[in-house]
Amino acid sequence: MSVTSTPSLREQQHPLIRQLADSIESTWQRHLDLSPYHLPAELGYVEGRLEGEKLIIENRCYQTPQFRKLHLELARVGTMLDILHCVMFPRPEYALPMFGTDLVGGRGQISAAIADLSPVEANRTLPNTYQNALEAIPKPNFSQPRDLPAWGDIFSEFCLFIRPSSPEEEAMFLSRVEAFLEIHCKNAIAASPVSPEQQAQILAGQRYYCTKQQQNDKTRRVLEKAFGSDWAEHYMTTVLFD
Ligand code: 18B
Repeated sequence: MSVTSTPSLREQQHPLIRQLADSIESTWQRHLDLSPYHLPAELGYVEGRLEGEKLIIENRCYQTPQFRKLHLELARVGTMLDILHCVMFPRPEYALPMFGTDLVGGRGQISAAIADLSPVEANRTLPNTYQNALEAIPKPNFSQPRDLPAWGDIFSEFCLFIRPSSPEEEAMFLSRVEAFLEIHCKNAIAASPVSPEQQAQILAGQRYYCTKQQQNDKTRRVLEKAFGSDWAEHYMTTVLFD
């Protein structure tokens, strides 16, 4: 399937968000066999109001033979807050980690740039192929690393969580996330299905990951203020982390 883009929100967002969104979609198209994934119609494009500012959410969703859901979301609150959110949910037949990334910024500055390939297997470690590939790519130093919140025990030792302090650091972040995506797509298309017992463990690992992500109060607060707490709960458990 070719992806026809109507990037309306994207063009107005912070350049790093725009670049990462373009890069994620082009990597998906290059490596994976994409088909549509239908979100409930009312959740593809959403508008709400947060403290008098308009909150706009635009979702793109696909599925592939290896992934039950590829979700890329762009959001903007007035002119204050720009957000990119992306999660790749593998089908539990494959022993693949969860790729996730979140960029949050406002007024021209990204305050949080997070990306990880998070393990879901019972031993909570990444497959060896991933471990080796991730160790082989350059590991840049960032001047403003940030501390993971308490629920962040789901992330791997390779998790990147920083506040980029310059255009150079933004480019370094982008290139490391692109490397994560390349490694992930190449490993995914080469993966073979696992035993039913292992599948059950992987599903439990994906559930644990989603339960922890649902504890992110910063995400919840933005959604609650704009749409109310019932809607925020529904959205976090069905669209963001199901
Ligand atoms: N997230 N993020 O996706 N979040 O979705 N996000 C924030 O500068 C939204 C993911 C993650 O320090 C912040 O502090 C909204 C994925 C972590 O306590 C805001 C949406 C990952 C933090 C938002 C969204 C992920 C974080 C505060 C829906 C990782 C730090 C920004 C569109 C793979 C949490 C700041 C902390 C922060 C908001 C991680 C406002 C609304 C996939 C670790």
